[in-house]
Amino acid sequence: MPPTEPPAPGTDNTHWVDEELHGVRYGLAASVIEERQSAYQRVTIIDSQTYGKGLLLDGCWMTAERQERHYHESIVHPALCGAASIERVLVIGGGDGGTARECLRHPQVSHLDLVEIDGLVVELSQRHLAAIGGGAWSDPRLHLTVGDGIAWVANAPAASYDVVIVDGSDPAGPAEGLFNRAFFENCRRLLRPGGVFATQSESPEAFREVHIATVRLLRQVFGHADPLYGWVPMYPSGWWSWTFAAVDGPRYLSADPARAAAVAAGCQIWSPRWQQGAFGAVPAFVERELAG
Ligand code: SPD
Repeated sequence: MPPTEPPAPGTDNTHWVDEELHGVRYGLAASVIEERQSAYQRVTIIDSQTYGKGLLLDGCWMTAERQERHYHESIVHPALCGAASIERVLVIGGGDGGTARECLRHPQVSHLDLVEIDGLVVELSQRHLAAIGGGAWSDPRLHLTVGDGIAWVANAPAASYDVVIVDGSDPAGPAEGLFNRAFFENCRRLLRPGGVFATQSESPEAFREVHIATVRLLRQVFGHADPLYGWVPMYPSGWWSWTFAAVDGPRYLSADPARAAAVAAGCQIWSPRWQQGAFGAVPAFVERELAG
């Protein structure tokens, strides 16, 4: 849906809601609908005319109704169209429900564990951002656990999932432990043969060092890992990445035609052609640093 002109900040109760990073502001003209402090973070729900209702955690943009598809289609479909089998899926984080919703569009998924550390994120997303979770919250295949995803991957049996997706926030606060070697090794341990791992891997511009370190570490842990590049307009720099990994070859690079055909017509961003270009769009500086 094309953005529409927002009311000028300062009229009604609309004002600028910004994420600030390294001296730059990424903002929307919006009003705050609800803001609460959980045991982990400040959870804010806003309403903006341009992108609809949205979620921030500790002042950082997570999602918004009219641009969430950039993020959720990108993190889900390369994994779900690339793994050998997609019966059992694990999502760590993803408390707004968007990642689960996209996974459950694949009829071959029979069991999805969603492990979100912050129950308040789920509660406020279900109340205010129902369109993002869509039918996922009432889908009997979805099994929601409010708990620590790091402990979950440490304790789950080996080879118990076909796909593991990490939909966490930036590596600070509760999401810090979702970017280290021990966590990635456990994710690898959980995958069945032919399984695929996916994680959001930050912006190559605004979080350049974290991005490169994440891809590098995943290559060491899995043997194969490749970043895919797209856009999430309200995130820092707007330029974003998701990194996919697998033990037995980069099977996430090409989409199974039957699975792709089942979901592509309902996608706004993802298609097998888009995916091919997005995996190919590795910036030269990243390619050089990864080679070095
Ligand atoms: N800087 C924002 C990183 C956010 C990643 N997770 C977004 C949650 C969407 N389901």
